[in-house]
Amino acid sequence: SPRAPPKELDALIVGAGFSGCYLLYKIREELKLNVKIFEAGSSLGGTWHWNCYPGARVDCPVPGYELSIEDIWKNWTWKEKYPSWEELQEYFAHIDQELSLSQDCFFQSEVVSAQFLPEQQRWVVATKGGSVTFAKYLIPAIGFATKQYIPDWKGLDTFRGKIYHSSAWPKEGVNVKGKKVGVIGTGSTGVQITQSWAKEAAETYVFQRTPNTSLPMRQEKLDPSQQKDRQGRLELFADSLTTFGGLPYDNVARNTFDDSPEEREATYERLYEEGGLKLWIASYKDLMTDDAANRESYQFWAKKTRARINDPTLKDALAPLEPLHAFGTKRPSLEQDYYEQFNKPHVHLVDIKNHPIAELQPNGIVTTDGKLHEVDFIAIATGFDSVTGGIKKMGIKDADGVELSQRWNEGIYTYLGLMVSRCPNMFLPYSAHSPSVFSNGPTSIEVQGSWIVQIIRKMESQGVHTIEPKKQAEQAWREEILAVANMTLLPSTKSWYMGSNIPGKHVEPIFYIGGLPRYQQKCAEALTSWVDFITV
Ligand code: NA7
Repeated sequence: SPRAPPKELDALIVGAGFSGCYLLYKIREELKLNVKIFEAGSSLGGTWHWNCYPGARVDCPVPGYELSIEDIWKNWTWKEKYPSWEELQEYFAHIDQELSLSQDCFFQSEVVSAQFLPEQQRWVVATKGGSVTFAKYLIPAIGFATKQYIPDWKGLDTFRGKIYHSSAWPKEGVNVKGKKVGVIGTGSTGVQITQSWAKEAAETYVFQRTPNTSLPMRQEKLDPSQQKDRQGRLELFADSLTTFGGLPYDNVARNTFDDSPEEREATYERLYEEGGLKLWIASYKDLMTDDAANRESYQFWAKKTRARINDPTLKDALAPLEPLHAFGTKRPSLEQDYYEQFNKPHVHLVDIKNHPIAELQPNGIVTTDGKLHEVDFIAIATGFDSVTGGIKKMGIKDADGVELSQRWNEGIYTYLGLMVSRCPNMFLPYSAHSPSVFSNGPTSIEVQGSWIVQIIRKMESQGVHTIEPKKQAEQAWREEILAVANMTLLPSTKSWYMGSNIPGKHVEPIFYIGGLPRYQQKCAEALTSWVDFITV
């Protein structure tokens, strides 16, 4: 059974993913504070602990999608350019071995409430198991995908086969050989599950509302001997900090129509061939800001994708000639042979845009055209109530006793996506208003994590008890969030980036899309002046 959590701590981190691991190590080793992680799961990994559905893999390449701590990477070699969840779990086990993190983790300890007590100047945190802990610093490092989203379909409980949300997959896996399966949702998750299941199941039904603009992954086996170049690795980490997306490459420094049609075609072709997210992230610099430019790249993508699909109706359904939304304003997934699956007679695309799901029945899924799609297993790949859903689940209350999630009902306010007024000494890595989802995760986590470490160091050395951002500083950061988002095509599309995937959720840009260099500059300014803080 899990160990009992301590009563008192200097710093309490919630969540043992990339952010939690990085911060535990840095706060323990560099600040010598008494710091622990409370984690709902049973091992390190965060998103890579929970997301073990078939075909789950990361779509940022390695080397690069990893922490830059040398004690980790010097004894580690990656096997594939885009690692699977299995390899990522091995990576976290390696981190643990090198840095001895689990000794400071309390697993199966889900935090259900956290409140700042002004008279004691500390947080009181309760877990589901009933333990209570007091801490000076609270770091919810819970990621954006903590709260799964399952639409409230009629008859959901009546389905007699196996049904799982992608983030609550059984570790032992699900054997679909000879079975009929359904995948609901075609985001990054749905694409990966479909690609995997369609190769095993007898019949596969893919329930699609919006086609994904998936890009070829171009997976590669990696040569261990080429991962031994220490200097190269250091340069890769340093370079990643200088690019918009925290990756070791940047976009084309020209606008789309600066180039001739032939040059443009050649550029798209190169990016498409290099693979991964490049056609999105490394493309012309006006891709996300100019309608016509965006359309141009969409049409290149549609042409390429349609050529891989045999059936003319399916071409239109999976890769229509006319874009349904601006390219890249919904997350393109990476695929290996997703489109080819639909050329198989046992793989069926079900259009739930025109005929939504009416209900689930004991033996399958009924759509509003009255058709029953009989299935034995269902994968629910409908995504997450991202960021704010997790904050709500954690039950964070500010110094006035008000739920943070309630304060954010009509709009998110943060300072640099890292702190919140009336929540003294609370730091929120990889959360709302951070560059997280528009950047390589570990890179932005280290930017934010080292900022948190620097602030705490300064507080400790100057005897500061509490720190919180001023309301007007939060207001200014919100204006920055909106200003940079409004320069892009992002607000024109319904997506989880805008909160519009969840019925009733306030629609607004949830993340910072100003790029990592600009973000780092803002963070650095905040540390030098301190005018934005109230300290006691
Ligand atoms: P996403 O990207 O939110 O995708 C969810 C999918 O589920 C998407 O295709 C949705 O269609 C579909 N969906 C959502 N609600 C419904 C309902 N009510 N009926 C039918 N279909 C629905 O989640 P993922 O888990 O794939 O990815 C999350 C992120 O994790 C990903 O972007 C990576 O960054 C990692 P829609 O597009 O809304 O029409």
